[in-house]
Amino acid sequence: MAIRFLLLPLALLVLAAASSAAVAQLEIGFYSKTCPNAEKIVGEEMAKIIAAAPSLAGPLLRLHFHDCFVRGCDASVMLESTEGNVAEKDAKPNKSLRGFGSVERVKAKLEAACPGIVSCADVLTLMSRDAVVLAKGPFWPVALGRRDGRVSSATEASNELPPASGDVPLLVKIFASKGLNLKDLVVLSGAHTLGTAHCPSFADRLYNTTSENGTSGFVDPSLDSEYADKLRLKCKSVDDRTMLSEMDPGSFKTFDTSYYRHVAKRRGLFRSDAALVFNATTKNYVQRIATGKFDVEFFRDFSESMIKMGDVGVLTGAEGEIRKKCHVLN
Ligand code: HEM
Ligand SMILES: *[C@@H]1O[C@H](CO)[C@@H](O)[C@H](O)[C@H]1NC(C)=O
Ligand SMILES: *[C@@H]1O[C@H](CO)[C@@H](O)[C@H](O)[C@H]1NC(C)=O
Ligand SMILES: *[C@@H]1O[C@H](CO)[C@@H](O)[C@H](O)[C@H]1NC(C)=O
Ligand SMILES: CC(=O)N[C@H]1CO[C@H](CO)[C@@H](O)[C@@H]1O
Repeated sequence: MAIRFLLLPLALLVLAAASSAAVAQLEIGFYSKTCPNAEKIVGEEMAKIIAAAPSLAGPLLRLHFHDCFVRGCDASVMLESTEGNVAEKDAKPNKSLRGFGSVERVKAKLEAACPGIVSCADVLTLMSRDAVVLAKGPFWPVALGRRDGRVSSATEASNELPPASGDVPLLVKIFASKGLNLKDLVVLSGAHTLGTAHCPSFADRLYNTTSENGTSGFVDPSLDSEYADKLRLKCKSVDDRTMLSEMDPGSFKTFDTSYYRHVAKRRGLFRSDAALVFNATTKNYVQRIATGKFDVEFFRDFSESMIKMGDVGVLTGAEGEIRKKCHVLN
């Protein structure tokens, strides 16, 4: 990690400074006076967490995405439901979220070092970056200073998170509502190089696709048929909840470009992945990165899009609070 800091490309630094300026108070080194070891503490804990459970890299990256898409990156995803309020994490799209315990563990270390200083929203952002680095993906500088929100709503999570069944126009609409564009969509979908999915996220493609005349019960024609056969061996029915499939089979713990090779071969797991080849612009990107000759370009693009995503709807200054524990309000 230390070495990667030294080798940090200047271009990225400049870019991060520019994008954080746009949303005011987020800054690189925000805790340099108040908690100088914050990033180091997160990095060291993450190294231990991923060493013990490499498959947590995906879930920790996804937590930050879900956080940012609902009410902005404000750690609302971490809050537990209370009497009279069903929280985001209990919304349907969140059923499969994991990694909450690891976030709480890292936060506890930070509280021990500098109580009440580092927000859960920043912890999530740093952990997602470190998860990618530890999975052999790119490093990018994280501007800090996010504050934690006081509201978490299951209904919002269900409305604002992109559904796995989404096509490009729908996904573009949802991304645009967060200030993210078509390129961010195709680039950030590359996060599906990490992790696993449950059958209900995609098994309708195997058993119950609706044909043009409205009858259901078909196999999705946009899914490679050999691959569909393989997936059916795993997912015995549309609502089989027990089985997991790797989204980037063969390298689901490594952050690389093989996701795009799968998508290009009609082996993207979700409809939202498959949809990327039905729009000429996103298809072009998928095919370019799938060649394996532009890994550096994808890593740079991913870093840029993650920085943008980490800026979505942040609370700064005196807004919100710095939670002591990420799952409950102070
Ligand atoms: C483009 C729209 C997106 C859709 C429709 C989508 C949908 C999904 C779904 C349905 C799952 C599987 C849940 C399960 O069955 O367990 C999943 C997993 C995952 N998603 Fe996405 N996602 C999208 C974008 C993103 C973005 C932007 C990121 C991060 C930058 C991301 C990171 C992940 C990761 C890492 C996993 C694996 C989690 C694990 O291993 O438990 N996704 N996504
Ligand atoms: C199959 O799809 C149809 C139409 O979308 C839906 O009404 C039905 O409930 C689905 N069946 C299963 C088993 O999911
Ligand atoms: C509907 O379309 C499917 C395949 O596209 C076909 O097998 C089926 O016979 C059609 N049903 C009707 C009622 O036209
Ligand atoms: C791809 O999707 C974008 C956003 O919906 C749209 O503006 C563009 O026209 C689409 N391109 C093609 C070739 O369909
Ligand atoms: C991890 C987590 O909080 N999962 C919850 C998601 O939502 C369902 C209800 O929709 C809960 O049963 C899970 O515990």
